[in-house]
Amino acid sequence: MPTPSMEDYIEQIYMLIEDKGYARVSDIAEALSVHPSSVTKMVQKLDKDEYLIYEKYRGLVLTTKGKKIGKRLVFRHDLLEQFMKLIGVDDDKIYNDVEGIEHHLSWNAIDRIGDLVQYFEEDNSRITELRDVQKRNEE
Ligand SMILES: [Mn+2]
Repeated sequence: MPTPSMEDYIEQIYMLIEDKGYARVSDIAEALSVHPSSVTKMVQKLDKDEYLIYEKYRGLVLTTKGKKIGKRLVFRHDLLEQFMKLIGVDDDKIYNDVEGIEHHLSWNAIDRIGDLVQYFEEDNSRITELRDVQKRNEE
């Protein structure tokens, strides 16, 4: 299992490759606000653990294992953002909240949150009811 920090890297690398077709050390460093030397160190560890293949002057590619996990991590992040939005968390707090919790939930909890999001989305009146409760609590 990747550590939280490894998860952040795999997630960012997966997104960069999806968006641009490649992930450079400098792009990863910028996306995660870390020093490029930290990226190089982590990328070497991820290579050793077979999440990616890193060649110093040619860049890096995710392995099948790395892609599979990257996809799940991006899905998890997006689902949690959707969940935060649904329960009415302020837009400007959503990203940081998700970054703070995403590594600490079990996949079981993620799946159940997925059910809950689906439950609300299947019937808009449920969202309206939730907003009514929230309005009452604000009073
Ligand atoms: Mn994330």
